[in-house]
Amino acid sequence: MKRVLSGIQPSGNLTLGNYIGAMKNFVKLQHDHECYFMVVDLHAITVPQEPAALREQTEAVAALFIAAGIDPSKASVFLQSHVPAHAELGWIMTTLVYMGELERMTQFKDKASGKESVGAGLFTYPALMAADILLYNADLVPVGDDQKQHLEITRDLAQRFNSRFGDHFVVPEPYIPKVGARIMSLDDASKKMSKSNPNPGSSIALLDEPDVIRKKISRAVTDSGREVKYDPANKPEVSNLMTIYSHCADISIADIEARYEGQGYGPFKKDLAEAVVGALEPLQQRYKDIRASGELTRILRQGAEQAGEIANRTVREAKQKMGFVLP
Ligand code: AQP
Repeated sequence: MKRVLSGIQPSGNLTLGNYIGAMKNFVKLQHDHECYFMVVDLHAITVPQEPAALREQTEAVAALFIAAGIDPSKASVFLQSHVPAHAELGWIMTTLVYMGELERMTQFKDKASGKESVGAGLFTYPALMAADILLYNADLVPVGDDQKQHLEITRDLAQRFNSRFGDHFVVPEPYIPKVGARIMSLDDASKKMSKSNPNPGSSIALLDEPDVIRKKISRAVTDSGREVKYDPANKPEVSNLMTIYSHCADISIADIEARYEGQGYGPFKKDLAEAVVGALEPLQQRYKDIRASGELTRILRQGAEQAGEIANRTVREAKQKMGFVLP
């Protein structure tokens, strides 16, 4: 069975982008792959986090994994910081990656732009991400296409380590869904929908109340036309809303175009809001049940044990190959 690894940062309230671009695929993959899904709390602190918020968001992301349909008896769900091998191999990867490679990362440029002081961890983030993946010798890494560049560095680092110290790491393949790989902001279709965007109107949070969702969609930016047509180059806002509709209502883009032909944006947006509310309702109910059940601690402990077994072995063997004296 092929092994799959992916993670989400507890750096804000998860959005529809995280759900469509990442979690929906996690749920599909768990049936015929050996899956490891983690809350990457060590990554979240590459930008400042308020301790109480970090704690709450970490538990919320873990609970949302389960609420979205990840079954802890099929997939290991855990917190990155519960498996210290991540930090250890992360350091090793930091020593292997080149400054020039890190300087080319668009995510770093985006997140650092306009900030007066930026932590070094934000810059070396791809080294830790490479460690996350390589620790499990993952074959497939399901991510949104915004993470493609980081995946390429991971592949380069695996090859670099293997050629310097002998074959050890599997070179992973990205797994990027074709439609909905990138959901864009509701207020600016040139930016991806992001959980750390300070404007709440830019995204739909998975835990938003129905009326909040309706309001956000009614205010979502469109163009001055009235044609519901999928044309990302010329109608990026409407095309983004159609992608969201297609995922939430499980209908094709062609069917959406046919359904709203000649009707303008009003009825389309109204139905889109109901499709999103309907898609999120069962997830929100399950989320409440999981948080109330107190089950999360046990699930995360079990996940960390399963993950730690593989991760500890991988880092030990890597250190041995590099010439570390093992205890
Ligand atoms: N807008 C998006 N469309 C599709 N997929 C997306 N992902 C994130 N945003 C979109 C996917 O969600 C997973 C989790 O990513 P992450 O938490 O590690 O960080 P990120 O990619 O930087 O996501 P955010 O929401 O934008 O977080 P912040 O604001 O904290 O940086 C990844 O698989 C990602 O591709």
